[in-house]
Amino acid sequence: MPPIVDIHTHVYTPAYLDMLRSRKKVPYVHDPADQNADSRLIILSSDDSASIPADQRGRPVDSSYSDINVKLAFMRRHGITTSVISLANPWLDFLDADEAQSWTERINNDLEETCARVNSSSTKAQAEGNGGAKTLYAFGALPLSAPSPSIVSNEITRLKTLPHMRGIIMGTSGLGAGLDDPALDPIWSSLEETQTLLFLHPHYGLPDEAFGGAEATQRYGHVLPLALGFPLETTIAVTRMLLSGVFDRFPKIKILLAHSGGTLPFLAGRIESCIAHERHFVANGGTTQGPVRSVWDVLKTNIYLDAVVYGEAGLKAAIHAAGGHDRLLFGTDHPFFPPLDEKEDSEWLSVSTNFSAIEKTLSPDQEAVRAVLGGNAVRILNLN
Ligand code: 5CU
Repeated sequence: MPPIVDIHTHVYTPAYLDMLRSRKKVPYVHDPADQNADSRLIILSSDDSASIPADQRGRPVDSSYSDINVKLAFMRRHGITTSVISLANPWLDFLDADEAQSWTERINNDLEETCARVNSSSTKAQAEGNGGAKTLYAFGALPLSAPSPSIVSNEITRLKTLPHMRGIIMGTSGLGAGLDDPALDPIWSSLEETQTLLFLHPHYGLPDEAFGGAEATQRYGHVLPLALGFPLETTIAVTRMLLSGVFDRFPKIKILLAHSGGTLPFLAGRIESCIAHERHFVANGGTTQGPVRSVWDVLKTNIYLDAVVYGEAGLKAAIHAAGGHDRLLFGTDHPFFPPLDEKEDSEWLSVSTNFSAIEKTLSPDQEAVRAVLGGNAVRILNLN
């Protein structure tokens, strides 16, 4: 059986959820007084409005967010053989400087320990003839609010010593000033030097004003922030990296972009054209150093894209921009986007939509389908 590898699948470890339970501002978990009601996970700033009763803010949070056995059951149900788990947003971005390092080490050690435990019992079960093995790997988190970038670089180096780690996950705020911040250079340098893959994932979206204000944003639940805010956030973050020359200074950096790169594959031509027509840039007679490498070159050399875009148009743009299907990797976004009828034990619409978009986009090339579903991840992330 060819492997099916889910590289976009999140967990909130039990310790992390407990920490959220102790908080009263975003991100936090609200436990309602009524013990029969669901706890609520409030992570997006648009969720946290005094006009919404606390028991209805955010979304219900059940065991699928933290219990690894529920994830394994989800993998079995969808034929997924291997998952590369990552802490979900907003990771550890919000921690005070003095807590960042210890929490990061704790979370990363928990992820490593979970992978080791699951893989060894899975190997044992397979040896005894009890079903197909399920294998876990992980992307670690970084202590981005720590007092010095060297603490972050040390964690990147430490993660290389943990056998199940295959990279790191990070949001778009960097050290607080975005990904074109020169203070990030030591971190880009460690990622490049250690050849650590960065899984770049959105969280902050766009300001509510972009959607007509807070009330207008909330009117449609999470649709505007998730469908538009997340992809645009990723696009803006990578474009700022490009414009500030990160890919010129660190030409061997490897970045996996969530949600098929947001809108980057679709907008790459426009970004490139705006750069070519910007008088500010030295190459065009101005005084500011613009990017030297083209966005197309970066997309084909430094960028990998997940296939979490739920449609053929997005996948075709991603494949075209990446110069083929070799840099595209299957993902589910579990535990987000569960079935709304609460039949979590059935096949998830979000997953079947993704499977079918990949199949339709690449069909009849079954080798390409297998590559996107698992082969590419095995090769790129060096999985067993
Ligand atoms: O539904 C959501 O808010 C999310 C989220 O926060 N993070 C993610 O990866 N997917 C969906």
